[in-house]
Amino acid sequence: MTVDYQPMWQELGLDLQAHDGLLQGLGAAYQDIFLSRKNRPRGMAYLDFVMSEVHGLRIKELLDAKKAGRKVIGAFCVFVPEEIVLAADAILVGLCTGADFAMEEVEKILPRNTCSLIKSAFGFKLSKVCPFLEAADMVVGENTCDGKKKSYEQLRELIPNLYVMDLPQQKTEDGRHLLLQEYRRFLRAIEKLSGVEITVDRLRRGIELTNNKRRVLQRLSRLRTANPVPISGLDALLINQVSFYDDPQRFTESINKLCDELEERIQQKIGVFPADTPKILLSGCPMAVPNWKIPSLIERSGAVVVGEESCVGERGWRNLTAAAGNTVDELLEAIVERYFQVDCAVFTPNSDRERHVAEMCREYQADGVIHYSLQFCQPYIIESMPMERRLNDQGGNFLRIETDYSMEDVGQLQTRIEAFIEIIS
Ligand code: BJ8
Repeated sequence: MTVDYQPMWQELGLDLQAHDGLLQGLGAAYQDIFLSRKNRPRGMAYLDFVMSEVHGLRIKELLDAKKAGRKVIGAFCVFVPEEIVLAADAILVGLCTGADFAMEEVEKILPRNTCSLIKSAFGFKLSKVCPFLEAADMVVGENTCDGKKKSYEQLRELIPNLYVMDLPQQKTEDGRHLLLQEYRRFLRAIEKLSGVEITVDRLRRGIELTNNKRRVLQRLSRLRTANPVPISGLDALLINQVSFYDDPQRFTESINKLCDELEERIQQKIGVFPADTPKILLSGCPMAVPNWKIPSLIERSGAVVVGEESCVGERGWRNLTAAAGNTVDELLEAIVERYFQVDCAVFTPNSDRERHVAEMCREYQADGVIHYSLQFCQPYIIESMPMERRLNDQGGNFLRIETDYSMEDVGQLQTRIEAFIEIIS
């Protein structure tokens, strides 16, 4: 039975016509990029279901939770600690930033040379097509790159419940202190919003749930080192993307089951691509739903993506939070310790990231790295240049790509990617 979600979307204040257009576009892309592929693991049916209901059942769940008194928090960055949100029995959702929408309107507010990810956040808000954004009781922005930091000044006018978190730029003792202060302030804001006092036990539970989600993503990534690879890079990216929307416990259970299936596939030597297909490590800016352009081009060109050095990927779940501590403040310090290891390019210096890319290449036995930056993203574009030099010096293969969310450069990118795959094959 098909459920009519129109009244729910109307109540949220969505522009129904524009929203229908978005869902149609998303459905067609999903059919073409995911559903038309052969030999996907059976467990991907769960992800297909989640995606088919991403603006339907999941939003209904959030609204039901709100009616029961829980709060929904929207975020744009992996620095927003889910541990604290879950400790207050609130729900954290990642906000849509993976597609162009209402660009003409957006460019009346932001300069054209702003990265697509930031413009996308504004486009979804201006055109009222994101039910997650409209359902959120608090939207958290963070002072990371200059583009985000400055654009939040404008976003505040569109989103009155925007909360901006300050983040350090350097991993010094002062930086650590700043992060601790900001996480303390965030904890108080979440307590105030939810009316829930965050106790030691609650915070431990938040840490455990978040760590379990990270552990299952770590398990998935280890399985991708097999030859033949049991799951495509596109499906693995989708799993990472869905981890930002789905209920954490349900997600963890479903992906663990999928990993059981992948283990069977490995034993039976069933791959999505033939053995010895060239392996690519993707590195760079995060890819939010429905940004599937580059992995789709890579996998259509005869290679497989085996890992993502990205916030929607290993950078987002590489580190666990130690649940060590007998007071809320001690646990907060453990949370700071964990997030302080995230090697986003907004930090200076940020040598850990280059080391991690090299390590990931070895672990996943990647034949080459494709570095993906969004146009106008200075932090990632600048980091990609010395990274390319050093990886080349070590005999590695490296391709730097700068792109946006439009499809205008697809032909040109395809040619470059195919040429690169030919070199590494
Ligand atoms: S921790 S990567 S999620 S900030 S692409 S908006 S950097 S100009 S997204 Fe990010 Fe948090 Fe860092 Fe991760 Fe700016 Fe670049 Fe745009 Fe970017």
